[in-house]
Amino acid sequence: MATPADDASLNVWAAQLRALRDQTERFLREYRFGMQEIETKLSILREEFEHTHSYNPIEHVSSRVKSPDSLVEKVERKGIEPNFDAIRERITDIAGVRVTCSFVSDVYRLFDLLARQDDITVREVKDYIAEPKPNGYQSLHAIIEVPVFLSTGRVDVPVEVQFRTIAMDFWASLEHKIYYKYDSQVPERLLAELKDAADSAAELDHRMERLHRELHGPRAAKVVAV
Ligand code: 0O2
Repeated sequence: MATPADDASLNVWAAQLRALRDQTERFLREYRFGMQEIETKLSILREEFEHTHSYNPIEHVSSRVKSPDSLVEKVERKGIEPNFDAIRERITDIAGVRVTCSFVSDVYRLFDLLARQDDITVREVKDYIAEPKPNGYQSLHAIIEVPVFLSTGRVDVPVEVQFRTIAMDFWASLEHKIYYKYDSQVPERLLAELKDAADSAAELDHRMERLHRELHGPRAAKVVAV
């Protein structure tokens, strides 16, 4: 039978657990709001672009907030102090938005259109299209800080936005599945094939871009120059 002392420590433990849960939810909620702000900006750009230029540069947008498990894994892997301030400071991809475009020119144009908005701060850019990773991975990554207005005031939330073409996305999702299946121990032969496939995807992007420009003539050049 539980003694009064046991009851008291159980109550303390339950209160601590509840407080941690509430704090975690509040922390992740800010990132969800930041992600929603970016999604709204993209959807406005997509709609307005379609009306103004009769052209849609965005094929697909997907978003996610890191799960608590994946956050804990990253905190451990990077040796980050397990407190919210340190995590906020060091982990910038808690909110992530992936924008898939048809053409490489659309990737840069969309990044530019977002980056030029005056409530946005671009904290970091990694251009894996100009300089692909050794395994062949291509995408344009940007850590974009967006203001979120809460009842308690403004918070600037970092969101990792990955811009890529359909071909880059196709490659990255297959490569991710292969890594998962082989638990990161991918046989050399498959790694070489993946690199070869990445080169073919880049070549396809290049050809599609050229065809696109030929098809739309001067109009495409004008839109591309936006
Ligand atoms: P998820 O589930 O997609 O979020 P870091 O983020 O600090 O661990 P790094 O190298 O500084 O690592 O970040 P970087 O280069 O900006 O890449 C982070 C994200 O880009 C990854 O997120 C992937 O989404 C994607 N990415 C980067 N390299 C590759 C690659 O070689 N193959 C594939 N398929 N995706 C890649 P997460 O956190 O790994 O996963």
